[in-house]
Amino acid sequence: MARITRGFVGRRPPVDPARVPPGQYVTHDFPVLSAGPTPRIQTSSWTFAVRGSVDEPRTWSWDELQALPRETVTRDIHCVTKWSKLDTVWTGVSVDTLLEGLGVRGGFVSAFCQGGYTTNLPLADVTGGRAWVAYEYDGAPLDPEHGGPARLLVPHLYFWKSAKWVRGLQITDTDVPGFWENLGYHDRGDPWNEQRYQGD
Ligand SMILES: Nc1nc2c(c(=O)[nH]1)N[C@H]1C(S)=C(S)[C@@H](COP(=O)(O)O)O[C@H]1N2
Ligand SMILES: [Mo]
Repeated sequence: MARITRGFVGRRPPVDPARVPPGQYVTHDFPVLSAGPTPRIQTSSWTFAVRGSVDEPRTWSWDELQALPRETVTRDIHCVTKWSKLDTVWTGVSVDTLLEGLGVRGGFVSAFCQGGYTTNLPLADVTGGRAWVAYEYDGAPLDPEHGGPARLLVPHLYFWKSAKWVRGLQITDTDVPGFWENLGYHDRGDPWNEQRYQGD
């Protein structure tokens, strides 16, 4: 007679604690954290711009972005509200690909978004294969709640740096604090050094 072994069905493999930054816990949900309403964005009118301290500013349409080489990456993500999610799968265009040949002069970027959110990063944190403009999550188009049609993905920093509904990168010569950084959050936000707030 068939028996059901309760407690084993759906059990997940244990988490390697070395993958979880200090003060974080692992969640299997995908929480939504937005400072305002979720914009509904038509890809037909969507553009992505690189502008500011750059020799050749550029704007891509949605179709032009789709035509660029895409990468699928599996990364752990860490929110400053203390959840981490392991092995998330994203597809998008590497920021290296977008900046190639534009003659970037400034050393910092401000990601800007539909809805007005901004976040600042050193150029070094979005280049060298560490940041993407991501438009798929888990093999499906990115949900509007999670930043669709496209968001910045900078998984090695706290997730507030991964700007949802991103519309471009402003290249700057000096570091210009963004939305959360102006409200007291850390300028860089490295989860492994627990850079949550200014002064951490
Ligand atoms: N445009 C925009 N991007 C944003 C935010 C936001 O409010 N607006 N919130 C940030 C914060 S604080 C976090 S933790 C993550 C949350 O992403 P998620 O809702 O997909 O989990 O998005 C970041 N990007
Ligand atoms: Mo966050």
